[in-house]
Amino acid sequence: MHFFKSAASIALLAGACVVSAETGEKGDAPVTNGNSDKVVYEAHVMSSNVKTAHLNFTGTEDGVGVLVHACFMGINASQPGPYPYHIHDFLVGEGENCTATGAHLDPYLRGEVTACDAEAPETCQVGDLSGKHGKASLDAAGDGSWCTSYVDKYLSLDSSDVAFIGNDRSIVVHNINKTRIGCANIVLAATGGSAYPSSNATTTGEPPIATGGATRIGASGIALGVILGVGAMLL
Ligand SMILES: *[C@@H]1O[C@H](CO)[C@@H](O)[C@H](O)[C@H]1NC(C)=O
Ligand SMILES: *[C@@H]1O[C@H](CO)[C@@H](O)[C@H](O)[C@H]1NC(C)=O
Ligand SMILES: *[C@@H]1O[C@H](CO)[C@@H](O)[C@H](O)[C@H]1NC(C)=O
Ligand SMILES: *[C@@H]1O[C@H](CO)[C@@H](O)[C@H](O)[C@H]1NC(C)=O
Ligand SMILES: *[C@@H]1O[C@H](CO)[C@@H](O)[C@H](O)[C@H]1NC(C)=O
Ligand SMILES: [Cu+2]
Repeated sequence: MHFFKSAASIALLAGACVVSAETGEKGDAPVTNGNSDKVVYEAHVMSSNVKTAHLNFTGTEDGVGVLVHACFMGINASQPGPYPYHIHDFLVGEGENCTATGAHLDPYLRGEVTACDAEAPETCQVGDLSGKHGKASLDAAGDGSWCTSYVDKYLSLDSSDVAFIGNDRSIVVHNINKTRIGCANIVLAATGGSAYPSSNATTTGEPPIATGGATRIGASGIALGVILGVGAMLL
């Protein structure tokens, strides 16, 4: 399958610049699973050109893929849209330096010469959220706002997966000319005390809770996690 798709892509590249599926050097992105719906990551962009862009990422009931909610508000109307947004490789630099975030999360090395084909999302850069699911619309400009939500089947909340979004990645909002107009780090917001591997209290960056010899997560741990999760949602 991969070979056929690659051959087709090469044939197309040799021809003209056609928008088509482009399989990564390391293959297409596999559908992820084991993504707990108790785990929440989020990013909150605030910049001189973007009043707010809030994104949250949670697992799904069946663990397949990651549920994304994104709202964009008050983008400076002098910035040409619609607005692409992506998961980038690195943290935001000092002084809200969006350049420091590097390139798009692209663990399967498909590059960005060929635009993402939303009909074949497995072939897109894993971090190319707007390529797969649509750019933030002009409704977000000026006094407006625009929200979307979708399940992206290729993002992962598993720290051992190359498509993991929690290892010091960030979100960058661009204008239509690719200029970076806002960015924010993706941070862990809740773990829900599930059995998910990265949920150990010491690795979550949450305030220290239950420090007294809590070597295993029991029912009370889960309850506390849920309370923290609900608290996080109210923020
Ligand atoms: C929007 O950007 C323009 C050009 O950079 C700037 O002059 C203007 O003050 C900005 N508007 C707001 C509301 O920040
Ligand atoms: C922003 O980050 C880039 C890449 O790390 C660096 O080259 C550049 O000097 C930084 N810009 C500022 C204003 O700090
Ligand atoms: C952005 O691109 C448009 C054409 O798509 C162009 O007219 C405009 O000058 C560009 N703006 C900037 C700031 O590069
Ligand atoms: C989580 O804690 C358990 C029990 O202490 C331990 O066995 C496990 O290796 C830890 N997992 C991680 C990812 O730290
Ligand atoms: C994610 O964002 C949506 C839309 O803003 C909100 O309804 C939802 O409660 C948020 N979920 C979490 C877990 O933060
Ligand atoms: Cu980007």
